[in-house]
Amino acid sequence: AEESLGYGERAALPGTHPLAARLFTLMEEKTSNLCVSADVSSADELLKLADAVGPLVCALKTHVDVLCDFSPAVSVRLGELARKHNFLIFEDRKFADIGNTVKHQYEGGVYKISSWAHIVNAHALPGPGVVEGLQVVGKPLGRGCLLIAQMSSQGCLATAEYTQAVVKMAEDYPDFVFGFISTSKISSKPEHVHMTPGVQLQSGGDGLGQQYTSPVEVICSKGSDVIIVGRGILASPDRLKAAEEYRVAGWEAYLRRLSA
Ligand code: 6AU
Repeated sequence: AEESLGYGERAALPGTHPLAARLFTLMEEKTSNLCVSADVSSADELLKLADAVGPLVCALKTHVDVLCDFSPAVSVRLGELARKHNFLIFEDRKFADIGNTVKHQYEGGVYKISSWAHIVNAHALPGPGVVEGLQVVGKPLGRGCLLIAQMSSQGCLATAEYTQAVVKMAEDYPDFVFGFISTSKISSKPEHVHMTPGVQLQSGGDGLGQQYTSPVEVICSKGSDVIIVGRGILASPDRLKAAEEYRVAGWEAYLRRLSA
């Protein structure tokens, strides 16, 4: 039943967060469930990558604090590219502090993340205050948050019980939390978006705890919605070609899940 709902149908559900609806809709339009993790160190490289892979992705994920030359102009330009290519910007900030602190980290500082990132993520570990602090800033701007419920890394401390508590927390904040960072589908609500990192066509790891799963495994077997791919694409000599390979692999896995 609900397992077989397509992204487009999930966009139209009355309980789907507007940002999730926008994401599901553009995924369907662009036939892409690929989020490229733009883990690069210079603004020029980030913007060139965003312009190149923009047409192929539903979202572009940044670690803005890794840039050696961030300026407000970079976030403005990123926003222009997001509009040009119709993708969402996801700043992978992993907020994990008390509500008052994350509120300031989200809105202020050098990066002013809330002014340009459609999506941010947060650890649920501090309790609901982390979501409440972020929501004060993000909700009036129409932003959305993914809660980190499971991690891709070896030895991750999240237990099944922790993950279920994160799902419960998401359900308590439907106006701001629209999904999860997880290794599999963990919520039975089709309104929720599941985004999975640790994805590569080749299996293995990176020697620092990262563990890779294939697009088919993630989308078909684990029932997640979006594949997040960094080095699988970034380490390729032809990033555009690699991004297209991952887009096709992710989309074909989705079509296979729908017809199963
Ligand atoms: O494909 P990779 O391994 O080059 O990059 C994976 C990206 C990195 C990580 O910071 C991030 O995904 N990530 C996350 C996120 C998105 O929150 C959670 C996690 O459990 N594992 C993980 O790799 O930018």
